[in-house]
Amino acid sequence: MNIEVKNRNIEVKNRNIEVKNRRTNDKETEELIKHAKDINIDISFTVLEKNNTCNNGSNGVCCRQCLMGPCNTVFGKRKGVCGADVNTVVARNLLMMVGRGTAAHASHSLHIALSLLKTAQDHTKIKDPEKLISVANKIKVSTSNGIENIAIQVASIAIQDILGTGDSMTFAKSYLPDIALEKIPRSVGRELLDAGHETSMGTMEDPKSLVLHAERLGIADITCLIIGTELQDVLFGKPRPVYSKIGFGILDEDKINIVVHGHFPSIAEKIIELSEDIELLNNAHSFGAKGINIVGCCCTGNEILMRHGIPLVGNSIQQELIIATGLVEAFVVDVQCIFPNIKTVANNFHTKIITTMKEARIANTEYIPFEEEYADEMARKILNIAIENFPKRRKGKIKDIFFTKEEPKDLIGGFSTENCLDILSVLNPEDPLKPLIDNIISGNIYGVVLLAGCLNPKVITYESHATLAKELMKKNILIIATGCAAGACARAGLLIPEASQYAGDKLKCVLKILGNAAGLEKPLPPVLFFGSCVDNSRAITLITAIAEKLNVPINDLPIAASAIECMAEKSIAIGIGAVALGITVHVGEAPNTIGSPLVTTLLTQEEELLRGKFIIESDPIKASQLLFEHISNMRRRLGLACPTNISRQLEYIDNEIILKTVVNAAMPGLVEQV
Ligand code: BF8
Repeated sequence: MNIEVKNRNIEVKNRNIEVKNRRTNDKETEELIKHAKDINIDISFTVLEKNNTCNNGSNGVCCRQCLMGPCNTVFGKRKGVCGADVNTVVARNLLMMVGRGTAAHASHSLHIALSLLKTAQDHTKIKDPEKLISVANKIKVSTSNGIENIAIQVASIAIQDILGTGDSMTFAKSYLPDIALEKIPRSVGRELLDAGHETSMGTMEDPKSLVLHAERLGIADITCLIIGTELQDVLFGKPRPVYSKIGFGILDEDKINIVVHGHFPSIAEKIIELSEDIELLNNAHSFGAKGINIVGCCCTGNEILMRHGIPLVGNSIQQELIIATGLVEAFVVDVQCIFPNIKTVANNFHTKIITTMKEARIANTEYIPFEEEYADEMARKILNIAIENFPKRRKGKIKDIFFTKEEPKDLIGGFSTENCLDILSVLNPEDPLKPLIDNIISGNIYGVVLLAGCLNPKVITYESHATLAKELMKKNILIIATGCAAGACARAGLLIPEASQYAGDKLKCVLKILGNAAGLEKPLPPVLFFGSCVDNSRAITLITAIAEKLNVPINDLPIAASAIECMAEKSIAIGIGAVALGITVHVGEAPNTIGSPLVTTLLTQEEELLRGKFIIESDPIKASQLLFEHISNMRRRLGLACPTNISRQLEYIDNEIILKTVVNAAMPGLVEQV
């Protein structure tokens, strides 16, 4: 075991050296990083090089809850002034982190629920009444009173789930039937209020209770994702499989380029609608542009790609680089994952940063607040600002324009639980899930992994996701991807039918049959693009449907989730929610908890307190082996076919060793005390 620990330390060091020389496996991103350096612009990659990461922060051991501190606690050695030990401090910090992630998703879902309510009250047309009825059926709302009444009731229940005083979230009980009753959260507001209280100075000392509360908040978070996705489908329509592209090359030299970035799709939907308005197009022509080019970034980008095929210019880690091309007239942001540095980068160019939500304002930039009833005027104003800005291109402080030599990559997006079932129903109209389950049982689909989460400049960004995806598909594991992880797979060319060449032979056959059933006349891509991070809920509903069909708990299924480059609090909230549901979740970056042996043990040891567990491994190849091992264990537990020598092959990466190596890498000397 000592040899393992040493090897890992060597590996960690080597990896850091490599990061300095090469930050991504994406050629055009690397070129743009160099371009930003050449024109003296600081971006996240370069700032990270200069920053000294704080180990106390990474380990979660610093307490800033009161003014007797801050206290830097150390396991077995140093407590806070009040006597709080490292386990309490780390558990409190974890709960606060999960709370922020959950608040972000809850606020998003609340906006959407309020939009639905207003749409119905104003007698505006509901885009997808069929989806509304299916949501109403699921949460047991009567469907006999007309679409507007149904919408009002559904929206009101969602609002109650987020802000109300009820004993349990209706959407959680209805969509996640596999959770123990006592773990169903009360409203998000109530859970957040209690979390705030518990983590205040001198209140909750018990680390286990704090972790259990984080678990409940995680379930609340996933419930908010479900509310967000379901109601967005009602308001904007369900996604459908659609061809699109990703890359800097989708910025058009001759057109007005408007980037929509963030997570809340309502504003982007309006901008897209008006971008074909004749008056606005004439205005664009009068300013010398050939048209208006709307492109997406991050999860707002994913949402509009899923529903309209609008291409993605990049993901979170590229937001500053997109502006550094000098080709963007307006960079319109809503909420979440918006780096404050975009303002500094934009100051060098003509690019206008436009903020649209009161929760995410950026000082000294244009603020055009989103209000449902004035959405048209607001979008028109944004488009006109961008149009009038077009002649100022190349007239900022920096005149250089960056044109990539790379062609944008093709991709297929727009998959969902509903349209996967549609495809499967071609094979078995009476029982669409059966072909999927039969193939899982036979091992043609060895397991299913959800690749989710962010991009993190601390690793060789993109490469981790792409390598992991390729390793998994080689092992006949089907991949569902969301958020920035999906963008990474798309840039690696894994979201197209031709990528099925990387899949194992058995999975290749399945993809071919499914592709034909989908009418593609080509295989389905081995990575199915399920949308934004909020759309992780689509994967959860699919997993829940499979578990119900097999009549087994979720934690017995040969499935897992992975967020190898996770960075945002939201991804930790989703992760802990998924673990609470019984899904094993792999993360590449350890959450800020490894200073506490107790909290780390609770999170990484299976079924001790939580139903699933976290696996922590930054190396994508080793991570693929761990995920394969986990899936094999689940298959064995269900009595399904799997190779017999797996546990021997993978003996060296058993869970105890992972825990000890991770802790040791962060806090040398602590291992023996664990
Ligand atoms: O919600 S994957 S960096 S953009 S948090 Fe953010 Fe992470 Fe990207 Fe979408 Ni999700």
